[in-house]
Amino acid sequence: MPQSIFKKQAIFSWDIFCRVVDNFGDIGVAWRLSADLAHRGHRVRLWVDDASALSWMAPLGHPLIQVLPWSNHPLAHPDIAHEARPMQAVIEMFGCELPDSFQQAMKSSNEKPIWINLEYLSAEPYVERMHTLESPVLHGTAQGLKKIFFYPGFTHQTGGLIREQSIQTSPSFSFQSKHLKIFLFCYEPTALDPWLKQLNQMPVHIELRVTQGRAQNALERINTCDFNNIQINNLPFMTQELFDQQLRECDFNCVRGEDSWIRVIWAGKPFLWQIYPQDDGVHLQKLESFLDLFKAPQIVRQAHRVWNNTPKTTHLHPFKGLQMPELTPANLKVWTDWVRVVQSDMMAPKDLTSQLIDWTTKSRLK
Ligand code: TRH
Repeated sequence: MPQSIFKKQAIFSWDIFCRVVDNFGDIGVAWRLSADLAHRGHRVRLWVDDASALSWMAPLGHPLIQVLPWSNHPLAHPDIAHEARPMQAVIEMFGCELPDSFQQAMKSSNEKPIWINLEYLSAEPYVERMHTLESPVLHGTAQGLKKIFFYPGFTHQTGGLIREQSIQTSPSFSFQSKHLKIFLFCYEPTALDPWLKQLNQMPVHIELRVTQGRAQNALERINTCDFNNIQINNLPFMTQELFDQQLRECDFNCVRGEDSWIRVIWAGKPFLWQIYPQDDGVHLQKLESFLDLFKAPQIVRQAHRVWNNTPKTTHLHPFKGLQMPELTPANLKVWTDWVRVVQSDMMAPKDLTSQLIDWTTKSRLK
């Protein structure tokens, strides 16, 4: 472990609470954050109601991270009997409510833990306004304590993004390649079928690497028998490290949700992001905010609008009837140049883990 880190930042112990609502993003982000803290020498207790995905996402765990089951009485867990008190900093991920008994224990601690609610990532302007707002708890078990709302984000006025000190980006690739490797991690985009038909007509050979779960299920519902130009490779579930490596290896990446959205930018290859779809269409605003913030070129905007159009939001979608732009060398070059600019802009603000540590240090000195 680099000694310089110890000199620069205080070391804390953290309780991180996570409820898995759906898919892999909740636990994916919770694990990335826990691992990043642990790599910097911090101790983490990760409380999660469904840890099953960690068996493939992070099978080796980390000696400084203890994964514990969510319960109404977390501090009664026998594995922590000698330390049955809240840690110095407590994070509730994405507004999951801390168990009452834990809130009670926080309130009765001699040294009150720093209580942070870590929110979902968005490029929308409200994030800068809301970041680090404090909210005194006025009712209930934790009355008298205060929570800090921490908003990850893309600008200097936000909490930043998870970016490990060992982050790897990929070398540039040849746009003239006769073989295009495409990574597919998605929900069920309506545009998948027509897009595959378009790819099948391309003058270069396509290797489609399809992730396990919803992406493979979506592909199974499509008739792929006539695809003579696309080789489909179904991937097994893999660790986050291997997942990131795939993003660096492939020439074009389709990702979704929250965590892979950021990893694909660190990988620096052209990408298509499928935002988690919501029936009322609010996700489309979030998508547009991202495209606007980073001044996405026309083909990137068009591709994202097509990819994120769903039957339920068609009436809201401003660009109905658009086609997916072709992955020609010229388009891939524009796309890659844009991603590289986004990547370099996103490297500028301080990363999320450092900001959480700084905030906790400052709050404890008050
Ligand atoms: O799984 P997701 O769609 O999660 C989403 C988002 O978090 C979204 O914000 C939330 O509201 C919704 O769920 C309920 O996509 P995401 O966020 O990219 O998380 C996927 C994680 O799974 C990421 O950490 C990468 C990891 N992963 C692997 O490590 N190996 C694998 O083989 C696969 C398929 C995924």
